Amino acid sequence: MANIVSRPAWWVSEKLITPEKQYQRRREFLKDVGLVGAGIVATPLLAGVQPKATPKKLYPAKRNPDFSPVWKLTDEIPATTYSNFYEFHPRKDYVARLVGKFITEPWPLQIGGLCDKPLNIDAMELASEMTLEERVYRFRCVEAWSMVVPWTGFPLKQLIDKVQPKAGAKFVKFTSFNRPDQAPGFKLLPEYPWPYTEGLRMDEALHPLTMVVTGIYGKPLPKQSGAPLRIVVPWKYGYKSIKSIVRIDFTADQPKTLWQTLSAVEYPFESNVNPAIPHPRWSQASERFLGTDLVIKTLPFNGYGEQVAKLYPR
Ligand SMILES: Nc1nc2c(c(=O)[nH]1)N[C@H]1C(S)=C(S)[C@@H](COP(=O)(O)O)O[C@H]1N2
Ligand SMILES: [Mo]
Repeated sequence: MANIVSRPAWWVSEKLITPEKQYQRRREFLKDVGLVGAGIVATPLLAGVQPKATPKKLYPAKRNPDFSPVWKLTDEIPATTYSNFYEFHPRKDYVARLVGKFITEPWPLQIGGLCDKPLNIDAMELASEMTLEERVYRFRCVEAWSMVVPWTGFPLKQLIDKVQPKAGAKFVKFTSFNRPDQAPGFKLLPEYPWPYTEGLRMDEALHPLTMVVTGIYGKPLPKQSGAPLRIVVPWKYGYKSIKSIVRIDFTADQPKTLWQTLSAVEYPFESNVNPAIPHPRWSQASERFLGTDLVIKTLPFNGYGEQVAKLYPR
C-alpha cells in the first residue's frame, strides 16, 4: 500500500461508523475530486478489509466487585494533582504543570533478570493484550495523607507468569525512567540516586492485590500519576507504588530502592503501613483524607490485614 497518501485524521473512525448511504456518497465525492482510480484511495475502503490499527476500547474497564468495596472516592482533582513525583518536582502542586515534555508514547517496557522468557513490549500494547479491570483501593502515603481511588489495570502476577521467573528469583526490582531532558526534577535534585527504583519480595509481587496500573478514574493514567504504567501495592506506603516504569527485573538479592538509599531508617524496604510505628519525624497513627479536612485513623496494612498479614508471620 505504498501508494497511499497519509490518511486524514477521520479516516478510520468514518470507515467504522459510516452507514451505506453516506459511504456511497463519499465514493461519489472521491470520484468527483478524482481520487478513485488515481490509486490513492486505500484498499480497505474498496475491499472491506478491516483497518489494521483499530484500537480496542480500554477505558473505562469493568469494575471488579471482589476488589472494590463501596467506599466514597476521593475527588479526582486532588487525587491526580497532589502528586509525589520527584523526577518532576519536590512540590506536589507543581508536578502536574511540569509534565508537558514527558513522552509516554511509545513506551518500551523491558522485563528481564532471572526469568526464562524475558519480554520487551510497548506499554500500550501490553495494556491492550491484558484484560483490564477497575479496582477501588485505599492509598496511604508515608507523609500521613490518604485517598480512595479507582485504579485500572491487572494483577502483576499475570505479567510475572508470562515471563516465567527462575527458581532463584526471590525479589522483583522496578526501575522508572531516567530522562533529565523531559523532567526538571533530575537536575533540581542531582544528589538523588536516579533513576527511581523500588522492589518487592516475590510473594508480595505475586499477591492478588498487587496491580500493574495503566488507568485511574476510568481513563488512562495522566502523566503526573505515573503514565503509562505503574505499580500499586495498597498495603504499603505510597512510595512503594512506583510510577512510570521502564524495567522490571527478577533478582536473587533484595534490590536497592531510591528512598532506602537516601534514608534506610525512614524508608525501609518492607514499608507496610503500620500506625503503631511512627516515622522518625512524625506519627503514623492517623492520616488526612485528601480533598477534605477529615483526619482518619490509620489501619494496620492500610486496611488489608486480612489479605496480607499472613505474609508477615511474627
Ligand atoms: N517514579 C516515581 N514513582 C513514585 C514517586 C516518585 O517520586 N517517582 N513517588 C511515590 C510516592 S511518595 C507516592 S505517595 C506515590 C504517589 O502516587 P500518586 O501521584 O498517584 O498519588 O507515588 C510513588 N511513586
Ligand atoms: Mo508518598
